Amino acid sequence: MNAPPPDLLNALADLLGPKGFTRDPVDMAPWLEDWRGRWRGAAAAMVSPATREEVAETVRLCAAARAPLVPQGGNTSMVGGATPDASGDAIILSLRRMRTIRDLDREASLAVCEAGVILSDLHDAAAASGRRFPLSLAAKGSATIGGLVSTNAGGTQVLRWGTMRGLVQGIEAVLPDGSLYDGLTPLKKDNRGYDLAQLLIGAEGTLGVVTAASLRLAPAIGSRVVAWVGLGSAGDALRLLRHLQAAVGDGVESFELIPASALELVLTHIAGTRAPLTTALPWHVLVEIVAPVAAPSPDKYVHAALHSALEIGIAQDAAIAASEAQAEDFWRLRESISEAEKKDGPAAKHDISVAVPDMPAFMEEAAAKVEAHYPGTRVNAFGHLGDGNVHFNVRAPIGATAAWVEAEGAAVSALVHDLVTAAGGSISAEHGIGQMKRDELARLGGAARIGALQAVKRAMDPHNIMNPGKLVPGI
Ligand code: 2HG
Ligand code: ZN
Repeated sequence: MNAPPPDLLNALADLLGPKGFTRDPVDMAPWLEDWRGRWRGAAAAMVSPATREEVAETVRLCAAARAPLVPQGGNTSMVGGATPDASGDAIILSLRRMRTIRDLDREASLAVCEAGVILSDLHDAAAASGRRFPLSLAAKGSATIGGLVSTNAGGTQVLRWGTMRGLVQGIEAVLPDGSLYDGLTPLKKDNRGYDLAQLLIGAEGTLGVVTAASLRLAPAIGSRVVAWVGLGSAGDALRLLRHLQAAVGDGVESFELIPASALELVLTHIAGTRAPLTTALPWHVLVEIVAPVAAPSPDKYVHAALHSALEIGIAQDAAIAASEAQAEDFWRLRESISEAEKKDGPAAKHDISVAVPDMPAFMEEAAAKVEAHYPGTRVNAFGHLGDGNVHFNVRAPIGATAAWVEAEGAAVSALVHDLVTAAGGSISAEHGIGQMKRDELARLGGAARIGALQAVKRAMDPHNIMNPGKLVPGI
């Protein structure tokens, strides 16, 4: 990899002007470290183009000089995917100035968003036109559309709507040679060979820079019921999900599993929170059930379904939010888990999936093995049970410092990843690979998968200028 030569930096400064080019260490500092504070890098410059044409010219100039680029949106990657390495050779390519919603077509139920549009701004714009964008996650106030596309983001509505892959209709992107791929097609059917949009989704910026995406919207919600349910086991949680789906159909929008340990962390570290139930129970779920505008409220069905769940013993206690404010309070408990866990101390974090029916037993068995192997550690596994995906985070022994993750983290993660691989699962269900899991992907991904990833990367980015060191092992 080459350090950017002075004439490249001058050309970029001329092209982008003072708003679009900086080498000021103070301006760049917040973008050199990841959200979790785990990776810290350095950069020769940060460029912030305002248009796709400026992105294309930037990439063309960098490709000619073989200068590495690290695309970055809201900088909320969980795997160090948007943090440059420590060499200082890379140029950060921020998409944050490209924040126009170019079109929001209510009839077609499509929104065309530039890469820097913040997720919560899209939520607001869609709501203002009687639609919604059905993907949400805790970082919605800073995560950008480009980053969400590039990581194939998940979140708390995958159960019903799938990941970003299912919500993207088309992509506009600048490829590693600086050419502009305009795939913002409104076509429902388009069979012209390889699906470039799907190739770029989840590519973590290693195959090009997503500059815009057209996204599928869903009908607005007319009414919702948000409930907090206490349970005796994770197995009961899955039984409750099936019970609710049988009773209310596909209106089950979210179903999030929360162990007592995670609730405890939130109540301890997040101001103004309180427990929704008075009974102490080992497991909880937050469930949201919705109905479209013209349909009757699911209220009655949900009450009846929860009542029968309590009667047959798959639920132990339940509270239904009595107001929108209380519903938001319940959601705040769930969405604060990451932050509370971070405030509490170091943890080796994992984002794993196994087949949905296997997850309750996997969680129990894997937690017992990890805690026995690493005395004092405490597993905090929470999240998207209905997708077969939990964040199987292993908290350090009480009193341990951040050095614990450096010393023990890799071995703990290897054990968790070995267990999940033996169970036929994935070491990255929704957060991606980034720099955090590249070695583990190399170790466990299998020769066919790794060979294909490398072949695609070499073909599309022969000079390895796009987000080098991320995702693809061995390149
Ligand atoms: C969530 O589901 C996020 O809250 C973050 O994916 C998970 O912090 C984590 O491990
Ligand atoms: Zn998650």
